[in-house]
Amino acid sequence: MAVATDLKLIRDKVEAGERLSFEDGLYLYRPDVPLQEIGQLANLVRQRLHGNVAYYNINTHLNPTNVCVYRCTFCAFRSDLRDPKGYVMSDEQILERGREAVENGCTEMHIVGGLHHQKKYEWYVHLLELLHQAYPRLHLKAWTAVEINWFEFLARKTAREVLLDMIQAGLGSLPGGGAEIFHPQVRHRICEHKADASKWLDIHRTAHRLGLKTNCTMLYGHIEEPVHRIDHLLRLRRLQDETGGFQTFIPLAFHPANTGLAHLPRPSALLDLRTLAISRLMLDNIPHIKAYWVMLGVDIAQVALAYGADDLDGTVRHELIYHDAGATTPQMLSVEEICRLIREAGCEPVERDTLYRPVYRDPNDFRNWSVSTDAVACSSV
Ligand code: V47
Repeated sequence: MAVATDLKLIRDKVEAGERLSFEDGLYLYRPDVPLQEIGQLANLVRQRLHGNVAYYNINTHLNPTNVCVYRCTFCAFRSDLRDPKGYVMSDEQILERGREAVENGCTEMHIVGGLHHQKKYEWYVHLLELLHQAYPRLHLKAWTAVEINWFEFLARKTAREVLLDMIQAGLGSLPGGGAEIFHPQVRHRICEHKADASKWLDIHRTAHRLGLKTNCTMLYGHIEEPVHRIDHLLRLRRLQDETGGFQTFIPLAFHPANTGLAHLPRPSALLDLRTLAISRLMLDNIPHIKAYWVMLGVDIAQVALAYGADDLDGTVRHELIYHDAGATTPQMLSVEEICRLIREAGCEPVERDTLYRPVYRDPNDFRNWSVSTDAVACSSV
């Protein structure tokens, strides 16, 4: 009986456009609350915000080095300094990636990597300059808040100063990585030494104040409990109330292979969909929820479009973080494939740039594109 009553209260709130509480969020994670009901509510919110549009972009990844001073237990990508697996890309290799991206119509390059023991701050700034000068139209979505925090240490500068240097070098926005789980009970156990919750949030606050848009993430399905997930979502919601600078939230499903947590099972499809739907319901002030197909698999990403998600991320090239951790998804999808997935889900595909502006392509030359400077109709919350 209590189930029906509580779910009814939540449904009433969602239908009235009212904000859900911490207790509501926790309640929605109870296994006896039917997933399809949560999905329906999330879909209601998703349709209110975006109609039946689903976004994708044409993008590529660049991980300039995998050598990292930190030893996050969930990470299969990192390498020790002297490990044969470790690499650092040369300027030529980086420029070649830029060329390949532009040749293939990419509007965005997602750049993140390890915190190399020996690389200086100037190398990270130089890398953006190099790409931006050669390919000024390629949006550089670069460096997680954890990396910005490392650069503060390397350069003896404040986050604001680091971000200003990076903007001058060509930075366009920040990706959402490094958030993991904010709650110290979990964070201390999975990534003990890196930027804590308040540092991560503070760097995004500073970025937003400088006019940068950023994304945010949550790594779920490892040692955390529902209470930690809801705490995480509410910390993001509070910052968004303050700044409005987050564009999209990406729940990231843990992939255990080759990590320090390899004994754990992969999160189930049910947890994936429940987490996407609860995120849509709790984050009433973040415009987009991304179902990152590389991590979910294309099948669940497609279903996610009916569980609150409105964005599949991009066509993607050169993804390493998930593939090193055992992801069996393809290395990339073609535009035709991604549009087919979206249409099969009953949605209308819209190519967007990193800032969610619709992209128009010359039908005779795919590489010739422009963006609408009009506000994207359905993305404001
Ligand atoms: O911060 C690392 C996660 C993140 C594993 O902003 C893992 O548009 C699961 O943040 N299993 C990096 N997750 C990826 C990321 C991201 C991806 C796509 C789009 C955007 C965006 C951001 O990946 C890390 C960490 O939370 N991660 N290892 C693993 N074994």
